[in-house]
This record gives sequence, C-alpha cells and structure tokens, in this order.
Amino acid sequence: MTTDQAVPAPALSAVSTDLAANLADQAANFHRDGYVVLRNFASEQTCAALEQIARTQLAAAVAPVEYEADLGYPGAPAARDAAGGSTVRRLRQAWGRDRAFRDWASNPALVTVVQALLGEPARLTLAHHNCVMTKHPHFGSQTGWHRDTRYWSFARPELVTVWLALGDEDERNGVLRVIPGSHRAHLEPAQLDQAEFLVEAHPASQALLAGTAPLALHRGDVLCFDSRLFHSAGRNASNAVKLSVAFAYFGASNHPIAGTRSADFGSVELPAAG
Ligand SMILES: O=C(O)CCC(=O)C(=O)O
Repeated sequence: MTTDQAVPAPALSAVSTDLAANLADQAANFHRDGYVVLRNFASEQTCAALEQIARTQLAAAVAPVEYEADLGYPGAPAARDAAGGSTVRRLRQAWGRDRAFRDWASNPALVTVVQALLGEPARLTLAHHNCVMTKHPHFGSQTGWHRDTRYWSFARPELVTVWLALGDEDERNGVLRVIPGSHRAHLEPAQLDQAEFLVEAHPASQALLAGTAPLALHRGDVLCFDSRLFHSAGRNASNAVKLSVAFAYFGASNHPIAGTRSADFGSVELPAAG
C-alpha cells in the first residue's frame, strides 16, 4: 500500500533565514527544558499527504502494527478478541511504509534542527518510534509517565524524539504532558517500576509531578524532546482519532549497543545540514 508520494520539503531558504536565526535559541531552550515546540513547522501539504497515507494504512491495519490490547495500558481493551481489541496504537516502521514518511523524516529543515539540538550530525533509528502514533476514542489508552530511554539501548541515552501533530492535540484527545527539566532529574531506583514507568506514589516523585505541563499542539506543530524527558498522555474523549508521526534521532558520535534491538533494526545516516 505504497503511494510513493513525495512530500515537499520546506524551502531550503527557510533554513537559512528564520530557522537558522533561531537555532541557537531553540537549542538553548531544548537543553534547559528538555523539549522545544516548533510551531507550524510542517506545511499543510506535508500534513495532508502524511495523514492520507496514515488513514489508508490504518484502515487496513497494514503490518507491522502495535495493538492497544497487547500493551494493556489503562483504558486499553482487555484482549485482542475483546470489544475494541483490534484497535491499532502504532503503525510501526513508518520509514519503510511510504516515501512521504522518508521525505518528512529526512527533510533538510528538520534535520537542521535535530542536528542543532544534538550538536552533531544526526542519524535516524529504525528500531524505535519510526511510527504513526494513534489515539483512538474509546479504546486508546493512557500512557503513564515515562522516558523514551525505556525503549532503546545506546551508548549514551540522549536521543531526540520528533513528534509531528497531524491534527490538534489538546486536553480532549490525549494531549502529551511533559515535566520540563526532568531530562536532568536524578532518580532513586524505586521511582521506576519494572517497565520503567514513574512510580507516582513514591515520595521522591512528588517534586517532579508538581511541575507537569500539557503541550497543546496544532496540526503542523513539531515537538522535539530529549529521550530522558518524562512525558505522559491521557485518553481520547473526542470522537476523532488523533494521529501523530514520531521519529527518533541520535548523534553520529553515539551508537546503539551491539546485540540489542536498537542495533538490529539499523539506522539511517542523514546528510549533515549546512
Ligand atoms: O500518545 C501517547 O499515549 C504517548 C505515547 C508515548 O509517549 C510513547 O508511546 O512513548
């Protein structure tokens, strides 16, 4: 189900003017807070192309997918054969699904930002994220406080997750929440459960949980966050599926640990931005 539809990149001139002027500020904010939001970064044309492919592939549950029922997070269907059991949570391996995803993830303007945040040329991991995240009404689950470091095994933990909203994301439909600055938090071992979710009842977690912030996004907004940043998301009380595209990047001096899933799925070298 590949349309191989090209998604136009923002003009390179956009990189060299507005964006370039702000890169140092964006990087400073990113290092301070653990995230940065690039408002209206992806064009309507880009969002429309990605949304159309995502909806088509979601309707047919084109493999590989992750089902809500298999994760069992709060609000998920109890089993695949329960009501809502075929609700897809992620369309995985987005890079291989369509040229539109590859064009977006390797877009020079985006790579320029990611490189500035990482401080070196960027590579895209194919092992983790690399997906369309969905949040369905009724059967979409709540995601507890976690850091994306739980998904991967790299020499150094600091990857950048890039989350593109294909529609509005707000309190009604499972907005992402973050704890600004938590990418630098020092945790007691008992603050994480076996799946590396934050144990909210732990006394040492209270200071972290006092500083949460919802990150409402509009279609075309891009959230870049440090993989050590605690974030969570609620359920979707609207009547429309929420769709977001997520890719993760690491710096050229970093590498996945041999023999782990992070290494086995491989990565994509991206041209160094000017
Ligand atoms: O939309 C959500 O539920 C959050 C997803 C998320 O943070 C994750 O899967 O790592």
